[in-house]
Amino acid sequence: MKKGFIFDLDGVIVDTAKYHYLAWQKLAHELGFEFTKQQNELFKGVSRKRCLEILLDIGNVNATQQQFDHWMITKNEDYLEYIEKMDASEILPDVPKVLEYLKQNDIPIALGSASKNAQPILEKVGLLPYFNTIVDGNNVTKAKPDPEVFLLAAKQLGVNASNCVVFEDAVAGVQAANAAKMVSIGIGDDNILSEAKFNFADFTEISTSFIQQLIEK
Ligand code: B16
Ligand code: MG
Repeated sequence: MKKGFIFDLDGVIVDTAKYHYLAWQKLAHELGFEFTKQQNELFKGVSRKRCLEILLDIGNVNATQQQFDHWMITKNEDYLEYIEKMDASEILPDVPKVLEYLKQNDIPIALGSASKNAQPILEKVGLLPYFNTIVDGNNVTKAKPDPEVFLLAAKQLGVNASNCVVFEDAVAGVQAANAAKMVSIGIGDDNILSEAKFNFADFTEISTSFIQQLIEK
């Protein structure tokens, strides 16, 4: 059976959450309220639009459609300034080792992310050539936990959904992978990601023999 591997971006390949946080925090300050790192946890794996809705709820801010659209743009412009400076040093440990192993074994690889900035980020850190396809916030209408992003990735890889493996750091992402009937691998806190089929703190815990088992299963 042909296998496919799908990677989430933020929290799996790179830690862009810290840059999202700085950009959201700047907007919150401009609007006159605090936005904490703990509150930023709610934003992981969540679309930009939904993040802004949550942020405005936190600050008790009522926005006109025009203001909402404007803040969506300014937040992204601030975020892109951080992304601009990213390089390979920001790749999370041992991610290239796993991508390289898959490539050596001719296993197709997809990105399945909520971000609309996924492609430039992969380019910046030099990992774009590993990916056979990218499915991100520009291609889907339904956010995780809906399986749309992963089902589309499987389709574009030409692999049956049940033969796909997904690496995810967000609860909604693990739920989306499970809903797609894929093998879900939680990257991060196993108490939070308890719905995942397998759990690892990060890629340094994942051996190539484990990857080989997933390929052969
Ligand atoms: P953008 P992932 C998600 O990435 C982030 O975790 C989330 O915080 C962000 O709001 C979302 O991408 C959208 O990002 O503003 O760049 O379109 O984990 O799905 O790779
Ligand atoms: Mg993520």
